[in-house]
Amino acid sequence: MNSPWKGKAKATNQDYDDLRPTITYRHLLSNNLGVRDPLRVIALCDSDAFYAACERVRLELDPSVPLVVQQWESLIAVSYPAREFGISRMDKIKDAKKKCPNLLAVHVATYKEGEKEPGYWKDVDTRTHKVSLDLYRRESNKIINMIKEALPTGEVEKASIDEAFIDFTRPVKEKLLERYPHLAKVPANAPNGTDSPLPPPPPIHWDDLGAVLLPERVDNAGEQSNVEVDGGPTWHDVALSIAAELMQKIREDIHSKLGYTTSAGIARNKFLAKLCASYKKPNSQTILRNEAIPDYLHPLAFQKIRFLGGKLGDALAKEYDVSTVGDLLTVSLDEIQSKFGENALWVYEFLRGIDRTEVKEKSALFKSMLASKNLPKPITQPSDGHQWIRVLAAELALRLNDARESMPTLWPKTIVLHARKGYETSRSKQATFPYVRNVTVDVIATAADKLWKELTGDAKTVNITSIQLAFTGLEMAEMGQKSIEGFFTTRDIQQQTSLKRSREEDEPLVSPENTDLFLPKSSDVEAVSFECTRCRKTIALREGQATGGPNEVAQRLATLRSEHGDFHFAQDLANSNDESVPVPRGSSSKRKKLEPKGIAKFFIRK
Ligand code: TTP
Ligand code: CA
Ligand code: CA
Repeated sequence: MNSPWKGKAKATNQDYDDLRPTITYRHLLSNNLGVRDPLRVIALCDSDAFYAACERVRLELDPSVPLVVQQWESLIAVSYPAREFGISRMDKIKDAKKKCPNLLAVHVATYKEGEKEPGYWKDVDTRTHKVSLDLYRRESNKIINMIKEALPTGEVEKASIDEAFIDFTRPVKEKLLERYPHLAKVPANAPNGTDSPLPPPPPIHWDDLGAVLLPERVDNAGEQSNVEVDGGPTWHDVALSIAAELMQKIREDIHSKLGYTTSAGIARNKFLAKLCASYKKPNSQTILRNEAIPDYLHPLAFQKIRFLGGKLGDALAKEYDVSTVGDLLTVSLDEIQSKFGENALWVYEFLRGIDRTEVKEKSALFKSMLASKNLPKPITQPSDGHQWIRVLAAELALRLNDARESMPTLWPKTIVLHARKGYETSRSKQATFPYVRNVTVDVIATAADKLWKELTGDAKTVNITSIQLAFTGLEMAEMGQKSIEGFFTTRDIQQQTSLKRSREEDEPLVSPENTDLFLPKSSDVEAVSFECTRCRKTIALREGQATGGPNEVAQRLATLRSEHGDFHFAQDLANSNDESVPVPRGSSSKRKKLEPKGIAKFFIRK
């Protein structure tokens, strides 16, 4: 057989035997076939020049205005009209203005001390301001929510601030049955019952559904041309075309209601959807038919593929002295696994257009929220920390209150302050966060200030280069619970009661120590020991320390709790894989470094 494929390697039939899958009644009528569903259709929808578009919508500007979004001196987003002047993200703001004298440069909003809300100030300076991405997060949520509302039976996974994966498989099957109701019943004379193939698919009208990628053939004169696939459209093509219709409609709605144009890729899996989403931008969508997959993938430079950029791509390029996906197809699975580890199976499969990862909505509850600032000038006076704490507190207040609009009972269990000196040493302090109805900047700043005092201790001078303030353990209480008790576990209630702390809803319950870990042994606040609920050990003051006034004893006990809590916290952080929780480095981390094996070693950030 004459191979139509270009490139050094020849694809074998075996590599692509699933491009024209036989679709049976069972496939159409089942909704639980998961990633192996032969009717699976996935889209990736990405907003065009997103931050620039958000600023354009906010300022109610005409879409033809050349606009860039600036962060300090660099460009982070460039509108499509500005791209026509040859401006790219790589340009410095000065050079961009030279290329387009009418360019509108909007500096990203920033927080500044004393302001509750981020704003667009005249003079921004990294020494006094902190970038705010809140507008973009909000607009992003609006877009995601529109997609979710349009597809009650689809699965939507937010993949980044401006993109989402959409699993169209279920909505597409519903539409198929709506349009071709006779397919809902297996004909009495079907040879294999439910496992009989569907009748031949109807013709497809691809017009107005976007750019359709088809196989490319090279004719005798060496000219490339697109060709209709040999066997005509399949039911999977019908599924793609229905998803494309739905996607088109959603994109039009996002545009007319919110003002944003988007681009989408539609294909049989996430990897391919993402790849073809940027085929034609802006305001456009691309459909990759199964039979076009080999021709689409083969000439691609594999290092341009996100997963194969970086060290792994470098290693592959060096090992085999090749550059395109097609070139790598001659490498067998055994060989690639022996060189790059067992997990290299996914590389092998991606190169063949196979991706078995699910589209899955990440829990609506992000478990933590983090605001951080790398200080342009280190803090040396402990008293100078407060200004930054207020700035970070303002960001957390805004984000928590934004999130509470859709999740009114969202409440962070813990507030964590993390400070770092260069990259060597860092320290964290955490405390139970008070339950308050109105989480204001002041409430957060007060709690954080206490942590800051603990962290800096008696030091006259410090040298802090970055500060991070986080809420962790964000949880949503069951709806309908009226009392504050609803927010606590039994253990917490015992603890709160036994500590005789005030439980007025609006009164902060600021606890400077890590009280959430501990259950006092007696209900007496003057206890001389406590039982740690984590390790179940009784931690007691030593003989001589248990004497003196009740305040002194309580103080010493608090210190002991705090130290013991730090031990658990350091342990938890060291064991944590949650990137949004800062991992202590240097002396505070006891984590052993394990040498990663196989493919994993290509993903280690240095
Ligand atoms: P992208 O989707 O990569 O780019 P874009 O939306 O600006 O343009 P395109 O039309 O080509 O998709 O990124 C989304 C937003 O993320 C972008 O508007 C700004 C922000 N961003 C940064 O802040 N820094 C970066 O290095 C990148 C790549 C993006
Ligand atoms: Ca984008
Ligand atoms: Ca993007």
